[in-house]
Amino acid sequence: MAKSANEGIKDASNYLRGTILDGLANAATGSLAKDDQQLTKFHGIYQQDDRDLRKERRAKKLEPAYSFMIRVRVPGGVATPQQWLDMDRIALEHANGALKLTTRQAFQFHGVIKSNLKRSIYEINEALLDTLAACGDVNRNVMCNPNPLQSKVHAEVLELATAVSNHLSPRTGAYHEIWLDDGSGEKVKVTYDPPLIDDIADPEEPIYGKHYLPRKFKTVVAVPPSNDVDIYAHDLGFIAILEGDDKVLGYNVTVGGGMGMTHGNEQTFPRLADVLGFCEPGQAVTVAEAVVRVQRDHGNREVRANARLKYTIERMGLDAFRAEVEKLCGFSLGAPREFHFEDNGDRYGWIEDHLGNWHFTLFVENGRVYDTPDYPLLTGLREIAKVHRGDFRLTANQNLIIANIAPGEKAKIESLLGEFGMIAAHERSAMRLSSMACVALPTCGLALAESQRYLPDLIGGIEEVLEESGLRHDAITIRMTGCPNGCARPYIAEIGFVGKAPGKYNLYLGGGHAGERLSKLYAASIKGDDAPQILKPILHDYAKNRTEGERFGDFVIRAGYVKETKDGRDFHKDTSEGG
Ligand code: SRM
Ligand code: SF4
Repeated sequence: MAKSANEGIKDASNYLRGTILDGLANAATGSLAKDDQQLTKFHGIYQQDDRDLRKERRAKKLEPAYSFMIRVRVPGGVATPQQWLDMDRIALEHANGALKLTTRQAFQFHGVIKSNLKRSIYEINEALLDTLAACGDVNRNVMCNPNPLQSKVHAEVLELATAVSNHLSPRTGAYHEIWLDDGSGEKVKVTYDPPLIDDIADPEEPIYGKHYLPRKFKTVVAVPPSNDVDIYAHDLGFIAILEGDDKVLGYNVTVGGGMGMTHGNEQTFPRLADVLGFCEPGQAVTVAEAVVRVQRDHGNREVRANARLKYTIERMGLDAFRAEVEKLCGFSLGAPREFHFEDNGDRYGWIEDHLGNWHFTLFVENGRVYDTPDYPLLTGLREIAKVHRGDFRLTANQNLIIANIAPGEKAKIESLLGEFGMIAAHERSAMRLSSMACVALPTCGLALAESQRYLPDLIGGIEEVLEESGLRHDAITIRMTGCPNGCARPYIAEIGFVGKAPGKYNLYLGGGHAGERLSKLYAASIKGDDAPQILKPILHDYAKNRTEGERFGDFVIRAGYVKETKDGRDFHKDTSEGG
């Protein structure tokens, strides 16, 4: 079978350069050339258009309202107050005045027009952040558990996340040539650690080669008992195995997780990662490189829908995959160690750590940081960043931790949190505080239905049911995406909505509360507005008949609403028993 079109684009791109520079200089259109739109993804940039305006502009014979989304890579999700202020300023000066905290601990800007692109990337780099490899067929932003309760080991796991992120960054000079050229004619020299495994003779891209990976690749580091990074949803993961509270003995390595699928194509399915084995802390970066190389050489380059690592592992089998990884590493992985995850959510409010420092975890509904007359969140966080001396941590649940506040500084931050309504933001149902939605309309070109603009209202309807059944304080995870790609990881939520068409969603139930089990389709193509009535009898039943401590996701399986999904390949089977 012929290679996919994207393989040809990468091949002809001269290591991701393409004709991006020419396209930026062309003032006749707000868009870039088609192939370059694929290449800019590797630079963290997506061309989009405002879908709310499509019809109107077509009627006026205007080209679509093109603009760009920029994704800023934040390894481990840790940003300084100055970096926060810089992101805030860029959002106001060059983008649509809002910051989006993503489901992978990154910042996103939307609505950046072509003439503002270069300036924005330049300023992001001035802030000591970058957008390289935030998207594209390479290893993306490496996520890391930000839980302040585990602050003793946080520094160590963050170090691993940063090391993997740096080590697996593309080496091409294209990013610097295109975006960071200051006109002085001086080439920015970038240095990277050399690859640890010497098996490719490509001086430009020693780890990836000129074809890069067959598909996107995502890595995370988790610290049990918190699975707040949703490790099972990622291509590669490291589960820290601790001795006592503060010593990392090593890591269980996980491979082959992923959410994306296509409606009606059973050859595509969400899949949970498998545990491959155990490695010592000093071996982790080598293992990461080896896993990437095996995917590089064995991933499907013909059919992009089946190119993720999860399908490579399904095809090769886990044992054969492990053998290839071990061959490249030059050492064997140990037997996986015991671990246990309790949940995949964030713990809100104040926490004091072992050093006496304070951390405040703030609920940011769907990661949207912007001002409304009732809730000036962007302004409030700007005021905090001006006086904060610790750091900010973006969570994988689209929330924000104002972290490392010295005891003497706590009152000042607390007063600003109160003044701007951020304490009151937590007086909501536990379900709302356990919700996530992807971007979807109007910017996402793949959205079939609304998501972040709709979920808050939908939860409002469900909250009435929660009140009457006494479930207001029960943390039931609920997630929505505007299409089946799974950007808010809906298939591991206890309640998941996945867009099918405008106003229509598939409803999935039975995901594990700790993100450890896939859900099952309960009802197809329901009207979003009908969801509270559809869920009402199930929530009432749960309130009345659950066993001590039983989670909603477990209950719906025990009570027979849906069958358990034990394996990604079974995701589409045995659909609903009810609904
Ligand atoms: Fe995603 C594509 C937004 C996390 C699976 N995702 C997109 C694009 C870029 C649409 C596109 O290709 O044109 C979306 C841009 C919308 C916009 O206007 O901003 C988009 N994805 C997002 C974000 C911003 C959702 C959010 O609201 O937070 C998340 C950014 C994360 C980051 O900082 O890097 C985001 N995307 C995810 C996740 C969650 C995760 O990784 O933990 C997934 C599921 C896990 C996985 O990868 O399997 C995810 N996004 C996808 C897919 C399906 C991939 C697949 O294997 O089939 C696509 C489509 C594609 O790649 O072809 C996609
Ligand atoms: Fe867009 Fe679909 Fe991802 Fe939502 S899940 S951001 S609609 S690609």
